[in-house]
Amino acid sequence: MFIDHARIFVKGGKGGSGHCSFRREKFVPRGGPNGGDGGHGGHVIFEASHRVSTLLDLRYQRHYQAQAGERGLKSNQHGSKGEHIVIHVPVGTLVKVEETEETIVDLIADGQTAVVAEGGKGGKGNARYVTSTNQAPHDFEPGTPGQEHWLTLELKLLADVGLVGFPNAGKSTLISAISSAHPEIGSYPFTTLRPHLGVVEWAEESSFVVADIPGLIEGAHEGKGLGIQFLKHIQRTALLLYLIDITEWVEEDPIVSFETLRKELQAFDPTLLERPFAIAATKTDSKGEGLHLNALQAYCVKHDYHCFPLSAVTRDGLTSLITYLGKTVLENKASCTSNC
Ligand SMILES: Nc1nc2c(ncn2[C@@H]2O[C@H](COP(=O)(O)OP(=O)(O)OP(=O)(O)O)[C@@H](O)[C@H]2O)c(=O)[nH]1
Ligand SMILES: [Mg+2]
Repeated sequence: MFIDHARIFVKGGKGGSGHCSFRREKFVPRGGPNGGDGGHGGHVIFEASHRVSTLLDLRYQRHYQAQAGERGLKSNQHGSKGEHIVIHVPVGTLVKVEETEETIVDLIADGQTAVVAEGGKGGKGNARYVTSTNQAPHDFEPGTPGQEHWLTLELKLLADVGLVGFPNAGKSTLISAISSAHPEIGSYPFTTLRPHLGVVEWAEESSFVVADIPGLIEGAHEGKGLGIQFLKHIQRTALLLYLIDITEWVEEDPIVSFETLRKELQAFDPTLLERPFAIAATKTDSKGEGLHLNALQAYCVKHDYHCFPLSAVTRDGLTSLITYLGKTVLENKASCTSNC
């Protein structure tokens, strides 16, 4: 099951208490203070990992508490530190404190880590309180409690290109034809029920990531079909690719289809309409007389939109689409390193 939202409670380990003791040895009268410090409590740490693809595990276990530090002992022995807890989450997980909605971290790179609940500090033992005027202090410090809070975690996948289209438009067939991803393909609507990522290797040492998401229908923003919840997984893409089925037995006019998709995106996040995009006219191998294709191409010329007629089955048109997507993603990355 793909889960992209979770709520968990995290608590750092308590710091161990400092110790109060004095050196007691034969022939050493008035041995000085020798109480050791308490150990620090362990942290709760998140680590982003490509090996984890969903927040499902965090739905089952919702409370995490790191180990407490041990108390200090006599003979200046410091208590040992509490062990950290490391929780692996998918790359693209945004972590917020539930109460304040403050963002703690956005884990966008494989291996990136963040402390989400700090362990408490270990207290000082009485050996630390010696001064010139007090050679036998009885003071010592208790450990401090660990940080604790409820967190909300939201997974927003990281991809370069997001595929948008009605159910059956051919999104999953396209991602299977151009990348390593193999989501289910079916002639019925809503075959895809969760997002899938695919890596497209397109030139020597160049690749980009495509996200296939479930299909949208008119009224998705009001909850129709699977709704628009999955659109958050294309919010971080540099480029959108609208897939329009141009086979003639599809009754919907291709231009109306495109504009309906845009309206659904706008209802979810208006900035998605400002995102660079291209249009893929899919299934050209069964286009019939080509009336829908012609109408869509004329519309694209009029508005100066990039339109790529293609068939994921015969692979016609795939090379020029991949080259365009790859180059646009690269250009975007280059301009981002200087501006973003
Ligand atoms: N002839 C032909 N059929 C295609 C092509 N691409 C996809 N199809 C068929 O169209 C149907 C839908 O394909 P999918 O790739 O599952 O469509 P989707 O957009 O992922 O659909 P959802 O997951 O429901 O949103 C399947 O029966 C595919 O075999 C194509 O290029 N040519
Ligand atoms: Mg699909």
